[in-house]
Amino acid sequence: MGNEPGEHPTMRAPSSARVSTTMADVYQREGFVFLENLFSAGEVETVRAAALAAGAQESERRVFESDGVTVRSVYGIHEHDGRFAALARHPRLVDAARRILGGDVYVYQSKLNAKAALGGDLWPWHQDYIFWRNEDAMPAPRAVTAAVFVDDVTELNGPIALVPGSHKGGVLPYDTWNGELAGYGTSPAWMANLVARLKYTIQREALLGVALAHGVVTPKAKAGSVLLFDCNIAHASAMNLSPYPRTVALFTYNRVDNAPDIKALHRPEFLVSRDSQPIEVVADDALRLAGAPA
Ligand code: 6CS
Ligand code: FE
Repeated sequence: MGNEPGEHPTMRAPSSARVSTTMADVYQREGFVFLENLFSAGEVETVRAAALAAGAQESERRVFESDGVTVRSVYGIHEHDGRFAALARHPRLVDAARRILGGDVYVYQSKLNAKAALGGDLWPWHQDYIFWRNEDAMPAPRAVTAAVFVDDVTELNGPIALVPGSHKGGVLPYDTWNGELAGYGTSPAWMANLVARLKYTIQREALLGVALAHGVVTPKAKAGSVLLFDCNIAHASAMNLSPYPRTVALFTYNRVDNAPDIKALHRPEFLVSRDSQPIEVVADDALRLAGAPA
């Protein structure tokens, strides 16, 4: 790859904000595409208000860091707030997912990763598909996650780190943790899929191999940018050392013909959707309208 690790060509959203063929080609080659400034400051304000509301709401969908106080994530956000519902169904995201996956899609999972200021904990190196294969029996790695930057992402507040091209090696050798989760006492088994002590992490030697071969990139940009990454790309994020939050809203789109067998699903609905009907997009100004004063 012609760039130094960390310098990766970013894609400026084309005027149509559609993922053109070339962007789908970049995605196939790199395992991700980065669309800077896909959403306006006004649209981001609407999403940020929804994120604050989600983090403050008592719910089993809300996961804390091991301190038991700092919010780590909130799952199922597109099913519990009209603003996230509009974002999940936004044409600028759904069109990108459809072009990348080559067919109709639905929202498999949605979440808000808070990565709180001075405390948001790490996400160790992992691939997402191994969780969806082992826990939900997702048939094939035909899913893409759109990470919408709700805050500016900088070098200090825990940017998502990716190994370009690592999605091509299928499921990399991984370690499985079935031990105790410090601070999570009697939590359900699926908590180990969501906390810093992840159940499935890429084995050190395998990660060294791909990272030394392909480098590591950490896309950083203003809020409103979107990172679309493959379910098999190796990725991670460090803890947030800055005084600023790094809130990201993530929507995983799955091909409708890649839906797991609903009868075999055992994790909660807010972790794996049971509705695999093709998603219906909203109007392009839906977020602006969702944020308009009532
Ligand atoms: O288990 C899951 O569904 C979640 N866990 C990780 C580490 N990534 C994918 C997904 O958000
Ligand atoms: Fe992940």
